[in-house]
Amino acid sequence: MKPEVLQLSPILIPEIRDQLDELFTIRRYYEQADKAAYLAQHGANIRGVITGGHTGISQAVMAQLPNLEVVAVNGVGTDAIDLAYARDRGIQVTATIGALTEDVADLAIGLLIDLCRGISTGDRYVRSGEWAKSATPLVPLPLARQFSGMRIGIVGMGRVGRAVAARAAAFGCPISYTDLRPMNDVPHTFVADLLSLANGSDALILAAAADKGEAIVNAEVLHALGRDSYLINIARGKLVDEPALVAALQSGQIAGAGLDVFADEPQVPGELFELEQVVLQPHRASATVQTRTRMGQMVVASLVDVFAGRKPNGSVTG
Ligand code: 8YV
Repeated sequence: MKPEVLQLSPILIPEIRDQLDELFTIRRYYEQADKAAYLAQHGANIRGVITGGHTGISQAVMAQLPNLEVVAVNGVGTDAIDLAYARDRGIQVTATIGALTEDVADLAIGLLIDLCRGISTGDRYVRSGEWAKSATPLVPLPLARQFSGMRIGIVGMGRVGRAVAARAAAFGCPISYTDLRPMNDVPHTFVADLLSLANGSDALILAAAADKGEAIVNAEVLHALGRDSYLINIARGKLVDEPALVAALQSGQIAGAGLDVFADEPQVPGELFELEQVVLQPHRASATVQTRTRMGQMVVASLVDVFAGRKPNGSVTG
């Protein structure tokens, strides 16, 4: 009999979906209207879970899966899972470590270049017909800001932080970072506290884990960042005090923000829609065919390994 796997969030790659259906009995929880009834019906037979980094799995749902052996996260963030509870029950939690690093770093730089150079603004200007209406081909939009050479501050010098730094360095950007401790294998400047990092940066890029769930970017940090500087978040929305960010953007206390993640996805503070100096994405940093295929392969491998009694790669529970 094929192992039963509860799927909490969709996988968009057809080959991966086919593989999952071939190897396991997939219970598509995310498609169910009555989730409680579905759990009551299938919970006892479930041996594996597939979920996304942001979706995670609540302790309440895990508690209804008495035979659960593995939670395979189709992502790297495990902040939406109680890892201590999983460990206590001997449940393996795996993540697609390393698979999405490059894509997430690409989007961070993409958002920042878009903000600096006004790519989305320019696109709106052309598309709306405003340019065609202007008297001369000279564009009356305000001049943009140079990206190359900007002072970049990175919060979290893990895999993604390092990949962001490598890209920014190629643009001649001086790089500083903060983390729990200095890393002796990176050539960038360590700054112990976030306020000082923000104060000395033209762009602050959030690439930190959000396991503690703290809004580390608060009004004070935004004030320190300053009116000519930008905030980029490709990590987790909960790292930022969103009302404080909205206020800082509305009052011009910071120059702009590029956001792929939000505190209460898919809800985005409506005030942001009115602001030209904001670029918004619907949590898509890892959403390329190449990366999602690699992530899906890792999810399949984790499930196969655990059901075969092997220790999976990418285990975060040890
Ligand atoms: C993914 C993420 O989009 O890796 C993570 O933790 O939040 C995202 O990169 C998500 O996990 C897709 O399911």
